[in-house]
Amino acid sequence: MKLYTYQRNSAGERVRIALGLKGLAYEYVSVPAMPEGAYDRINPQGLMPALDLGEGQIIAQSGAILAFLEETFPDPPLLSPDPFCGRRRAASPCSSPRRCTR
Ligand SMILES: N[C@@H](CCC(=O)N[C@@H](CS)C(=O)NCC(=O)O)C(=O)O
Repeated sequence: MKLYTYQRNSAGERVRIALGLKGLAYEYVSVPAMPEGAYDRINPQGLMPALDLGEGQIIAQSGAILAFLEETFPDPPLLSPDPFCGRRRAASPCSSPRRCTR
């Protein structure tokens, strides 16, 4: 897998944390270091991050990437086993940490 992103990209960092938590190897590709216009062929939206699975399979949008990673590599899970806490923390990770610590 290749992760197209850049330093200080909060959405990209979210994906990097998930990849790290799941212990998945990936190649980090710094988009600013790419030739002008090259990233537009990877992700026409122009936003980062994008995850390249190979064979032309590219996923954009960090939320979609996280959902893909969770469905494809479920262990360890990104979300709490408690559906209420898991979904609420996914939607708003800084809210009510005392009530949803799992
Ligand atoms: N909803 C997108 C947001 C991605 C996004 O807005 N990325 C910004 C940086 S955080 C970006 O690539 N901006 C274009 C640029 O910096 O050239 C996601 O979660 O992946």
